[in-house]
Amino acid sequence: MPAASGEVIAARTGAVGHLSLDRPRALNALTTKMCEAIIAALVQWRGAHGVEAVIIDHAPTRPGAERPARGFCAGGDVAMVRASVQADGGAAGRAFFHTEYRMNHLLFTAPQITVAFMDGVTMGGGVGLALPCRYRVATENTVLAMPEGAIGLFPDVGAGWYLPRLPGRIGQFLVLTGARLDGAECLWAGFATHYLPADRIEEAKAAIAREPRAVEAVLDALAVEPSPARLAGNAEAIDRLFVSDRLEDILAALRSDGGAWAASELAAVTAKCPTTAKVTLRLLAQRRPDFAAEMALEYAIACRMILRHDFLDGVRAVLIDKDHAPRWDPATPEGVTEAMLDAIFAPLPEAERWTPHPAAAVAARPG
Ligand code: QUE
Repeated sequence: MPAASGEVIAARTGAVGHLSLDRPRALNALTTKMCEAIIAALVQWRGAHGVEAVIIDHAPTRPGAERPARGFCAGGDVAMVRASVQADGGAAGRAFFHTEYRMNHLLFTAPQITVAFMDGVTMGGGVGLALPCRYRVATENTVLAMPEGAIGLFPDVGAGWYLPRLPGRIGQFLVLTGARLDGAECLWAGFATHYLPADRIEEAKAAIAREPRAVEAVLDALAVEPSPARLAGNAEAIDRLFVSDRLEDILAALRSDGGAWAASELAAVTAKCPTTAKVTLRLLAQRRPDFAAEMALEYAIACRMILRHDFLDGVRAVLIDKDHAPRWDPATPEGVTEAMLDAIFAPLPEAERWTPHPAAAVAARPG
């Protein structure tokens, strides 16, 4: 029986657990309740015998809907987090991130074969749902981005784990520019393991339902070769111009390049939050011993970032007033000091730290 929690549909059919995001008006951006519903299902399926595979996707278009469902997951409910900072000092916002990161960690350590269908907008929190899955399917509808620099947040949901493991300097490039990848680029960069035409997805899910242990064979059989990834043509420039872990060096390299591509990427980087960029470069330059340590650090950073002016004004500019004209403070890379970053990265007091869900007490998957 499907357990409808309103915005997530969780259903077990035989040996397959199926999680469908169903908050189409917000492009399935995750709320605390949605994360709790996903956690409840994952915990139940962990303890249940015979759940071999878990599918994560977005719900199909509802009958009578104004528009087709076009988002896998646009991120998290950052407007709620902002309101919480203003109303209660951020307690509800911190609770959201604590819950979301427990969900990310449960997926990362899931004993089942996990597969995410990124058949639409996949940003921030959506990337955090897809990347812990063993199989990640892109389509011609996939638009993937880590856009947190536009709202003065930082790449969380495990991005500090996954992005430095991508080829070259793609991870740094993606966050600093907010670039959007299509399905072919997701496959090329390693965000996706398979590329399927969207009209084969139902067939893939039906075949997985029949034979959950054959997920890889099913996806291999239905996958097609996408058109060449545009990003591949810029890989050499990305690895060269974004090679430094210092924001000032990257900006200097983009300025002195002289080409049109570098000029447009320079404009993208300088429009984004300088503190986000410096937090990102530090986060991606270091490695944590396991995914739980990753989420604990990211939670500490999140608790600091949501209280800053940049987050409040960034969410205002992008999601509330939609003027896309945030005022960053500090406004320049030079204004963001190492001491400020040290304070953002400092461990939280013991009683406030992130902890994994108790059901996740198994060894982390090796990275
Ligand atoms: C950066 C972000 C988010 C974003 C835009 C950014 C984000 C997020 C959303 C979003 C989009 C559509 C919705 C919604 C939220 O946009 O995290 O509720 O309907 O959730 O530039 O980090």
